[in-house]
Amino acid sequence: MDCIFCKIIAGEIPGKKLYEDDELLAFYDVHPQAPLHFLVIPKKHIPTILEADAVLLGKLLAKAKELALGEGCEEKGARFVINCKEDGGQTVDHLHVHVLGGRPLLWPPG
Ligand code: DGP
Repeated sequence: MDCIFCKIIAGEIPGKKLYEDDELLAFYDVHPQAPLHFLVIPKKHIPTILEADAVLLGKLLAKAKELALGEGCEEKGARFVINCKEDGGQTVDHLHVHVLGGRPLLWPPG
């Protein structure tokens, strides 16, 4: 499968891992947009949020929240983002939750 995130899961290309279990992997983004920027992904190749069921989405968001708290985001918060397809700005076609923290972020996005 020609998917960069599947290759990180398989250990074929390096990724700085933050968390791993049977279903999920979290690793730091290679192009961080904030002092803290990591991704939480399912190990199963699911292209976008549109193909994900409620159980998986719940697990992804719950893990993103738990890890953000562990990374020190409780006081000032963080941003939890899922980009979807072209208009959503998705560049890697493997479902992922971005967690960004450590600085104030602008809204709305450009
Ligand atoms: P998105 O635009 O939502 O599809 O975000 C994809 C993110 O994936 C982007 O912030 C950069 C990150 N990324 C792309 N390739 C790699 C990689 O090989 N390693 C890591 N750690 N992150 C990557």
